[in-house]
Amino acid sequence: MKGLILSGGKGTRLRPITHTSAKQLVPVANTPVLFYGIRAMADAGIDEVGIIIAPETGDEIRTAAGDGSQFGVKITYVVQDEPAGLAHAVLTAEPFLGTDPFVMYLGDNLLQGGIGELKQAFESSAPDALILLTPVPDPEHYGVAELEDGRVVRLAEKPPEPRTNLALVGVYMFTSAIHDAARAIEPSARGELEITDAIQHLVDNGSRVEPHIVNGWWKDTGRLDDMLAANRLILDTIQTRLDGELIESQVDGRVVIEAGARLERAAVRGPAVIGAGAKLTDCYIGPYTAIGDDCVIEHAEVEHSILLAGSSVRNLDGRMESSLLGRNVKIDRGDRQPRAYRFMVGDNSEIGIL
Ligand code: TTP
Repeated sequence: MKGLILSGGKGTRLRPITHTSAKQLVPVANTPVLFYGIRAMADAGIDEVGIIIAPETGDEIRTAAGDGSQFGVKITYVVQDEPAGLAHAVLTAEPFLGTDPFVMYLGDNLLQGGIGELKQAFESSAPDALILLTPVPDPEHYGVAELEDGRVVRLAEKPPEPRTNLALVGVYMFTSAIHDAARAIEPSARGELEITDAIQHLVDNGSRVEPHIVNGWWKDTGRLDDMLAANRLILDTIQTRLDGELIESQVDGRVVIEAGARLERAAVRGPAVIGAGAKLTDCYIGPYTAIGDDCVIEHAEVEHSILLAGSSVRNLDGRMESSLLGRNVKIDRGDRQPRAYRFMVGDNSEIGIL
């Protein structure tokens, strides 16, 4: 069995971060979200992994994940010229996949418990496709499945009036039958070849599509709130490890401080991770915060946030919370009078003064 991870796409919902960087590389608890998917493949014994990349962000993903040896898998990169849909991504990867069965994993998704159990279910019951489902309170925002006698009979992409609350999780198991199905369908109203249409095509042609209900949590990190939620879920699983230097500082709860980080008169209340080379001085870091490598926090309070490498936050009056800072962002308050706000921010940025 092969693995296919989809890390192309537009990432419009995570702008401006995605103007300069792939959303699959945004870190969750200081590890790129994509790496959780690659590790899930490795843990399930899948060692041939294809990664779909977009022309704009592909090089950054190649540099980060490399040949896969750091995960114990062999990675093949497949460039998708345009983000024309999940079923289009499958067709683009056909030369890599051949006639092998494969697990398809959306590169911005996180699935607790991995895919080992799912792979076993697929291998023992040998359906043409197996889809993961989870009950959600707002099915109108997802692909939704209808079941009958233990089989999938109907799928709808973001239906205005969903007939069930079973949303498609971003992990699928397919046989090579999916290639012909993807070729048979037409683009949807939003101009994409939808994987839900391809799966529906399988159902309509008598193929066996089985559901698998997910027990643990699943997160699609496509939006800021989801990214913060994924960060919370992963931080809840960390074990304390204090490798950095602590000077007159206090650490409570589960906290990771990487080697080379330096805390002086800082208070950290976990769960939180502090990256290598970070400098934290006269500051408070609250629960569910991930501070990237080489960040600087001085005379400020930061909570429930993700800071990418090289960012700095200094001299804030109020606590910064529920925020996502890209790389090398600088936030500072001067002591000039009269007081004013001064911003230099890129397109599609959001600033909240609460
Ligand atoms: P989405 O999050 O559904 O799409 P997107 O990345 O274009 O984001 P947005 O809706 O915010 O504009 O995609 C799910 C995953 O699949 C994500 O990791 C990107 C990837 N993908 C591809 O690799 N190729 C594609 O053609 C599409 C649509 C998505």
